Amino acid sequence: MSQSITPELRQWIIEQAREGHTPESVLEAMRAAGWQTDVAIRALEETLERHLQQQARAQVPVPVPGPDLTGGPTCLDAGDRMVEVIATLGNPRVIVLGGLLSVDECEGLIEAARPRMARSLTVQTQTGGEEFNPDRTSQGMFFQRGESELVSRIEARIARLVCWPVEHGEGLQVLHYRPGAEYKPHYDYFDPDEPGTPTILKRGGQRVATVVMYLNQPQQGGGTTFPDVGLEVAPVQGNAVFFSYDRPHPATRTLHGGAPVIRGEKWVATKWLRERVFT
Ligand code: PD2
Ligand code: ZN
Repeated sequence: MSQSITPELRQWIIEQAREGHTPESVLEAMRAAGWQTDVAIRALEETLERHLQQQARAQVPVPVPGPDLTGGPTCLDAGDRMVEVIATLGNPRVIVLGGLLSVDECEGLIEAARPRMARSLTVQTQTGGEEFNPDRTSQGMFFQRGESELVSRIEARIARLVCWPVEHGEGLQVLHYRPGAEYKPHYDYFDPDEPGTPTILKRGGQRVATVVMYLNQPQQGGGTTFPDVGLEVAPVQGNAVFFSYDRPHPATRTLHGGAPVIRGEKWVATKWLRERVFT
């Protein structure tokens, strides 16, 4: 009887390769585990070939959103509002923005989100579904893109500011952190090596940029950290941090997290931008 090559077997083969085992030693391990030699060779060849193609694709930079910073402006025209440039960093590409939202807009988002909050889910990388994530102890909800006048206004402002179509954005996500809650460092792009990623990418390709907007001001803690470069952005109401990543790779140095809230609470809205139209 012919044995079938399962997604679990493919994933295991990739893990072995990542850990530095040679194809010959992986083949031996598979034979010892009862795999027929011809099936094991075919599984190895197909899986490693596909994996190498994915790796190569992940290295190719793509165009990303971003404001026009030629001439070092201190203010940017976001259509219905001027937004302050507080700080910029080239690598990783990070821009700290002042006054992206008014106090009324921050409060409006919190009040619209409050009755819809549930323990935050993250995308399940194995299947492309959603799951509870112990690294993310906040509560969250998603607005539909364009679901209210307020949401549309903010989406149009971000699109104009970072020169990226509204349709390429995911719906706004609101997160609420209580004291002790945090979001451990992570990348916002989808890991090309995870088996669920091809499913996720069907809805608009990779994420290429993030805007985290601070809707209130915790009394202590709750900054957004970039551990690779020792940067921490203070959560100031109405301000935002923008960062982009032109490939789904740690070389972008966009590892980032939400530091634990120590006193008070923290509300943020996150906008993720995709390569193509997000459906
Ligand atoms: O709340 C934050 O500061 C934060 C940190 C890292 C939010 C996100 N990531 C996110 O929503 O992706
Ligand atoms: Zn994030």
